[in-house]
Amino acid sequence: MAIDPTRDALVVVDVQNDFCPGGALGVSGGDEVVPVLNRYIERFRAAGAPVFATRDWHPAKTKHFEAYGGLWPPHCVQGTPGAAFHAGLALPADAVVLSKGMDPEEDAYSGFQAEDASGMAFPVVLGERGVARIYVGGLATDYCVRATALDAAREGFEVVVLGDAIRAVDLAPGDGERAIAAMRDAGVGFVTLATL
Ligand code: VGL
Ligand code: ZN
Repeated sequence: MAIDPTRDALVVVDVQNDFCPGGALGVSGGDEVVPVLNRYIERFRAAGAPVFATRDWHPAKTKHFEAYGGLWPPHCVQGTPGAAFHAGLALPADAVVLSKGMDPEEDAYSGFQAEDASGMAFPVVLGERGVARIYVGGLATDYCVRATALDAAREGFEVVVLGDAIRAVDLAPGDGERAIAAMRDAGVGFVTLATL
């Protein structure tokens, strides 16, 4: 499957300190996706295809957090070290950063609810660039990767998940595997570095 720069894009999902081991919502093995994603980034750069990076970007007070009725401990609070991208992630200078989860009233797991620095919605940004197929990797398999992949498929994008560059929260055992099954059922493809 060759990368076509006129229609393909890489979407790196939420590779932030708080989702890595030692972080506020550390995903087991979360940091292991970093070197793998760096190789995907090199491949997309070499092909001349765009690279996007989403980030969870919460206010201190949001219904997403346990203290205000949500599921999670505080994480990825805007401007904190935990919200920064993992220092080892080699995002190119022209990577476009998309932020989500700023609304204190909603969870917003999907990258399709994210917006760029000018406030343009991610699906619109993709459309303007002529992107038709997205390759999605990052954290976490059972939340943001899943929601992003399913929304993208629903909106008519071709979606390919990077099977060797995702990790799950697994709040309940098996959540990651169930997320992979749900994505497959929605027509999402899977590749690895070896098969891309
Ligand atoms: C995520 C849990 C809470 C994610 C975000 O990006 O997968 N998971 N907030
Ligand atoms: Zn969050």
